[in-house]
Amino acid sequence: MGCYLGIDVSTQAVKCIVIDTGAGTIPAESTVNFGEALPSYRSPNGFLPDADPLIRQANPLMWLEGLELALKQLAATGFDLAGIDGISGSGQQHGSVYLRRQLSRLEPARSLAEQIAPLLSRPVAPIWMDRSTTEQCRELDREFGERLRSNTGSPAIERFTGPQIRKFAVEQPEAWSDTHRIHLVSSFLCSVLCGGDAPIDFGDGAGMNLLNLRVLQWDREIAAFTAPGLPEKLPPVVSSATVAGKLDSWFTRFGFRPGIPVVVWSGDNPNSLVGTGAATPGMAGISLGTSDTFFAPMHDFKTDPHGCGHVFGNPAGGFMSLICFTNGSLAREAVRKLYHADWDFFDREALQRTPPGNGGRLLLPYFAPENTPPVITPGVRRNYAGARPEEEIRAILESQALSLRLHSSWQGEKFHRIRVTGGASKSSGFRRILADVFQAEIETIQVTNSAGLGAALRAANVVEHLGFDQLAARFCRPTGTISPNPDHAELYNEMLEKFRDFEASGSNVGA
Ligand code: XUL
Repeated sequence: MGCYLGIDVSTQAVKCIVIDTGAGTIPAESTVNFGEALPSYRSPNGFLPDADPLIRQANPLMWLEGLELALKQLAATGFDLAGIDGISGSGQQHGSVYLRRQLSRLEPARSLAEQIAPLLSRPVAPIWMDRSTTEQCRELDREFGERLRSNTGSPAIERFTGPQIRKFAVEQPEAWSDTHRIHLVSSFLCSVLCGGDAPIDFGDGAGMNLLNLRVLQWDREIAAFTAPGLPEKLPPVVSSATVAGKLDSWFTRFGFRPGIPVVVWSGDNPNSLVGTGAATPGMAGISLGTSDTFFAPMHDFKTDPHGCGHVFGNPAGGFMSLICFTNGSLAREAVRKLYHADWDFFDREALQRTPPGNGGRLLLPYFAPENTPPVITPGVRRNYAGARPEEEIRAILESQALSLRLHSSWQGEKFHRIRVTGGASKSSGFRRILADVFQAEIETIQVTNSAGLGAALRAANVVEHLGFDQLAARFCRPTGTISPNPDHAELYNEMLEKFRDFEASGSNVGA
């Protein structure tokens, strides 16, 4: 039994979470928001302002200062960090850091940012929100076509690291030749903790368009085409259950014992799969945030024939899917505001006044360009005209649930239990619809920092050999469950077919 630290470095914040496997408790947590705590980085939302809305970059030194502050705050909670037996972490996926040379032991007298700054061959890191690499994606598609999807788990995607690296190598050839190591956000921060070069794990490595998931090795041909000399600039790729190194003695200033194991970091989505307790087959997770995200473990490697879904490594073994729907709460909020409906009306009254199925009304909520299915020009589409507010509200919620089911069906799995997180998971009305559409138990959980918790659980799994099922039973217990109503199964099966046809038809009846 021991204590483990999970560190989540996301777009907007660094969050630390400590778990005690013996007591089954979370004895300490800390959060540092970049925008609030580090205004000198001019990144109120975690990225630098840019005149080009397609470009989204962050300063890697901000992550390091945020890490230092978050650890300081964690120590200040009174929890003795000498009790930590292992550490792992989570990074926002796809972002990349460019170094002149590999990291080596840290100098005790200097801050992290101070000593890492001279190593950066590129002062900024493109992050997952960057969409400026359409040209590079086309070039990769032209060269490799279907092979990209069938081997790396995704077609060429703007935010994925390979296209980002290609753009940098072409646009800044001198800085490129000065680059000897490229890290993901996760492996960069893991390297800093270890005071040495850390590997990339299969979970996060799969978000690069460079990893052949069939053999779990870099695809050297794709890498060499992506940028000259790239295969030599990538760290090794390893299973998520690997000890990357020992904690550098620089970190003893916070009270840690020197040399405790640092387990390889992973991306936020693979970590969240573990942290929501959804890493075992038959389960899935849905995060209902600004965008909605569906993720689920996959026993065998399969890819989405439509190219909307991605495949990453599952830290608990095998693979996982990830499907992102841009118009999540963004669209729900837009409809709510359109009708000046407060949350209570939106969540309960509107659904009580309308029957399941809603007379077959469907609404495609493309208030913004959509990822799944790909929609470039925004525009809401309806298969009906002149609905009342409550009908419109049911239409968007049922349509979003049907879209989640339709676009996750390529996995060919029946999901029996789905863990829901994020702001809109508070809506019991939406959870009821999800339960009936998926015919699955919809479960809520208490922990909000599922990526950080997932990292802490992975550290416990590797260091203490506790199984993920055991850990999930202790730390990811559901706080509420809505069971499906079997009487509605047929209705929603029929609606799913109607939804598929409507989405494919491109038609729009009502305004
Ligand atoms: C997944 C993705 C985001 C980032 C940041 O493909 O781009 O979920 O991981 O959270």
